[in-house]
Amino acid sequence: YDWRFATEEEPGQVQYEYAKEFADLIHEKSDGQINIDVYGFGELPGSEVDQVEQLQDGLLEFAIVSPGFTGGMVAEGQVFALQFLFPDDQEKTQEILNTSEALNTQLAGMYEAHDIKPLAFFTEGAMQWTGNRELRTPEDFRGFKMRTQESPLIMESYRAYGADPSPLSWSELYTSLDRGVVDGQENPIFFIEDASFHEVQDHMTISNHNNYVAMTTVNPTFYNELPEDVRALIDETVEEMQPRVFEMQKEMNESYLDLIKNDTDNPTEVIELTEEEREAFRELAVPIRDFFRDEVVGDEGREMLELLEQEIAAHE
Ligand code: 6CS
Repeated sequence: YDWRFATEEEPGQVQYEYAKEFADLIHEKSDGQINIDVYGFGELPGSEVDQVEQLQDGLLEFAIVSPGFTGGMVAEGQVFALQFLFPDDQEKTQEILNTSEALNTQLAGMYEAHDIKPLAFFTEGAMQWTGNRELRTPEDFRGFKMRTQESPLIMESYRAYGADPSPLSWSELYTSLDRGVVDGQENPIFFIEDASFHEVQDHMTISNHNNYVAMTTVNPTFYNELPEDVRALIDETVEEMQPRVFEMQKEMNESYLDLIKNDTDNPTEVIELTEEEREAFRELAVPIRDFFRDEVVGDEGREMLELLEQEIAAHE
């Protein structure tokens, strides 16, 4: 077998390192029978959204997909854009991602209907804001040109803060921040550092307003046609990767915060929000759940969110 695995990130970053490790494990376990070529972002033509299309068309067997880039297609996947929904505790969040029926059965089925089969969901870490000005209160977002992924619900969430969101591929983000095309963005710490966004942003707010969730996905036709033992090998390896990728993102997010703080050539003010300050954002973010229920999804999506909320409550 010769398969292709696309990621939305570059060497050294979580998705790419995940895919490499996954490919190595599969190669080893199959005694060299299965070879997987891993592509970093930018190695395949097009944007993150184009890569999703390549997976759907079967040009790629595997891809790591951020639900934010499928928002225009699988509206329900935007559930991950709901800020302050999952527990602040990353371990609890990962446990929910691993065990949730709402996500692994219901949402996965909705993706599969669009020729994207999620095999696992994992967090790449809590998201933080960076800006060319201090972001402490919702008022600070007034008129703020916020870069988001291509998801109507992410955009709506920032409009609720008074910001002016615009969707961009991350390949254009550094330059756009540098030139003031956008004023700020959200991402986990490891990505902010590794993509050097802190070089062109003077402030970073530790807001922990959401998690960056990614999905390990396969083309369903490819997957369903595989012999059972090969499918079992894939499933087992995907499961094995879950604790590994959790540790990977945790270490990177922790150590890269120090890199940002100690980068004296590119000083970045690090602002830690108090619980009270976070509350002001939470108050504006929670009603977006109604918007999701009423405007974004249908009955299936509403049921999925209801079950997910129950599962989250059971973990808290
Ligand atoms: O901000 C983004 O769009 C990118 N962020 C991460 C953490 N991974 C890939 C994604 O495209």
